[in-house]
Amino acid sequence: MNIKPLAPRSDFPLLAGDPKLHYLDSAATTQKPQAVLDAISGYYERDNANPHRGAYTLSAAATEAYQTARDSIARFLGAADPDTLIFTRGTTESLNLLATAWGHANVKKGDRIVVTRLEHHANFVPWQQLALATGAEFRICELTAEGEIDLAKLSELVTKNTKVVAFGHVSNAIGTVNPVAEIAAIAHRVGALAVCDGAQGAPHLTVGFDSLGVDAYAFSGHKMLGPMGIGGLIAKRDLLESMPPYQMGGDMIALVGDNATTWNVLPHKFEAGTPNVEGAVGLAAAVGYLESLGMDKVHAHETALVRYATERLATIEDLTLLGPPAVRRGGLVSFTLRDVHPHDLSQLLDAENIAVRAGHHCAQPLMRALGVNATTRASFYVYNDSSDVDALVSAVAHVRERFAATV
Ligand code: 7TS
Repeated sequence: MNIKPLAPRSDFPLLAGDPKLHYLDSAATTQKPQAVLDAISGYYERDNANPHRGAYTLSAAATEAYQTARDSIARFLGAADPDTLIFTRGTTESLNLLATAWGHANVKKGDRIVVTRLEHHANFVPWQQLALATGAEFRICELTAEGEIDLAKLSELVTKNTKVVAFGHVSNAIGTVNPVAEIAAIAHRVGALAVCDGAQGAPHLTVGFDSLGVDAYAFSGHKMLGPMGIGGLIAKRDLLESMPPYQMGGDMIALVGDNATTWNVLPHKFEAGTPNVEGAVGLAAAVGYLESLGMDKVHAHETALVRYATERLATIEDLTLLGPPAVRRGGLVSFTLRDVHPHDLSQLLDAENIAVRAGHHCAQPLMRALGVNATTRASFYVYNDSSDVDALVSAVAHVRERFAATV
C-alpha cells in the first residue's frame, strides 16, 4: 500500500528537520506548518500592540488582526456570526467556562446532567463537579460493545429534568465518531443543552456549526495545526447572552460603577484581559492551510491510513484493537498487546523513532469500562503516510516477537 502524505512534510519545519521521525501523536498535538510560524512572527514584526485599548494606528492594526482571525476561524467552523466565537485557551477552558458560568446559573438540586462513558476528563470532571456542587444528579451513558454511544440508553437517561447533555464529537481514546445531530436532538426533546467537545472533531471533519444542531462546541487550536494556548467556544447567541461572564476584568465590561458593573457585548463579555492575539493569528493561518487542503480530503486521507493500519495491526498475534470498526472511526488506532504495558511498548517504539502515546488518554472512566489501565494510541494527520503505518506495524510486531520469546 502506498498512501502519500496529503500535506508535504517539507511544509513542517520540525518534520523536515527530523526525516526519520514517525510522528503518530497528532491527537495530543499536531506539528505546525511554516505558514503558521510565519503568521505569528509577522504579527509581532508588523502589528503588535495591545488591541482594543489604544486609539493609535498600531493598536488598531492589532485589533484588526485579532478580528480578522476571529472572522476566518468562525467561517471555517461554519458559524455565520463571528461574535459567537469566544476565544479561550482551548477545549478545556471552553468547557469549564460553560460548566461554571452557565452551569451555576442554571443547574440546581433535582436536575440531571448527562455525559457519556467516552468523555475526555475535560468534558467529564467539570460536569461531575457541577453536579456535586449543586446537588444535581450526574448520569453516564454507557456504550455498546463496539464502543459507540448507546442511543437507546441515552434516550432513556435524558429525562425531563435533564439540563445538559455533554458529549464528544470524536473520542480521543478509541476514535469513535459520534452522531452529533442525533444526540443533540435527544437533548433538545427535553429542552436540555447539547454541548459538544470538538477537540478531536474540528481538526478532522467539517464542523458546520450552524447546521450541526448543538448549542455549544469547544475546540483547541493546537490539535489543528495552530499554536498552543488558543482555542474557542462557539455557541448560540442567545445562550451566550443569557449567561453571566466567566472571568472579570478589562475589556469585558461596559460600565463599572462603584457598586455595580454592566457587561460588554459579545464576544468581549467572555474575553477578560489582554487576549492571545498571536494565537488567534496563528490559528487563522492554520485553518487557511487546512482549507487549502480541503477538509473532505483531510478526512479521506485519515480514513485511508486508519483502514490500512487496522488491517495490518489485526494480523499481529496478541494485539487487541479497541473501538469501533475502521469505517466509523476517526484518525487513530488504540490497542493493547497482551501483557506488554503500553508505557513499555511506547518506549520501545520511541527507540525506533516512532512517537505514539500510551496511557489512559485522560479517559479513566472509559478505561475502567474497557477493563484496561491504559492503551497504546497512534493518531494520524495530514503529514502522515503509509510508511508511518509500516514502521509502526513492524516495530510492534518486533516487540511482540521479543515478548513471545521470553514467556
Ligand atoms: N477533549 C478531547 C476529546 C481531547 O482529546 C482533549 C485533549 C481535550 C478535550 C483537552 O484539550 P486541551 O487542548 O484543552 O488540552 N486530548 C489529548 C490527548 O488525547 N492526548 O493529549 C491531549
